[in-house]
Amino acid sequence: MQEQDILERCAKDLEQARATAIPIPPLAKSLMVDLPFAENEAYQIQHAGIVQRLGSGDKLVGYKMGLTSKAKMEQMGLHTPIFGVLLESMRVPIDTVYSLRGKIHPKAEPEIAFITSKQLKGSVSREEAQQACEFLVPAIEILDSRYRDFKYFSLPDVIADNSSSSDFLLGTPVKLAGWTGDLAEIPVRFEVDGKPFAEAFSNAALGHPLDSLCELVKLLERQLGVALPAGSLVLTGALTNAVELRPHQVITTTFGGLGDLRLSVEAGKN
Ligand code: OOG
Ligand code: MG
Repeated sequence: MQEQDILERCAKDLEQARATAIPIPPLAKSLMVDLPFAENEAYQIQHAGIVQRLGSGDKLVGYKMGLTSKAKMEQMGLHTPIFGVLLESMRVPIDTVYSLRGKIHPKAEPEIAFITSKQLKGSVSREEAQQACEFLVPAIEILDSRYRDFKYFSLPDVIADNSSSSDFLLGTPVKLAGWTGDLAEIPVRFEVDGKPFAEAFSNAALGHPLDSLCELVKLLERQLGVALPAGSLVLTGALTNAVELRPHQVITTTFGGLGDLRLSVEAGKN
């Protein structure tokens, strides 16, 4: 098989694992053994998977950063920030009970998100990023992995699997221009069934959530040669460890003065 065919095949296998909830072995140990498999090839597989999903009628809504906090780097044993693509089908409507059906090993994590109103490209400063962000949004990301072992995989494997994205839940957007808080000092409390699970400040995302957005813009140019379009939703990375989702759980996240966000998990898996 030609290299391009192998990359497409990897994307198809991951897509099938996602659609059927039947996990596959890490690519680094199977299909990619005969090819160099670094970040570049991994982003090509990720991109091929997204093209397949867009071809079936899904819509691009933005991007997520991952592995931007020490908590997550240590939890996953991986230490380089990465990005994934967010699609409309991943949006969880507020006040719905979240179903675990079709998930492999779902986890939830609290994140600061932005919605942009200007295009950003290449190397941008924190100030330029701030001017391009219209809204600040409290968010919960729900991760899943299409691999058999969530924990013991390589960085290229995670990237190829759209950086473990599954779904996202958004709170009420706040206009950034009129907001007087400090973006680096938003306190975040993450509770599971009413008990504290983890706490952090928003500076856990690469020191400042806008710096995480700047890193995304840089990575988009480096890996795909594209800009971050105006109107993008950007999740800047988990601020705490992720919690494994189980039937009946209630996850609550309090984002300083930004309001609470609640994810209630359905009773059964099937
Ligand atoms: C990789 C994705 C990490 C984050 O916010 O750090 C991520 C993973 O944990 O599987 O989304
Ligand atoms: Mg995340």
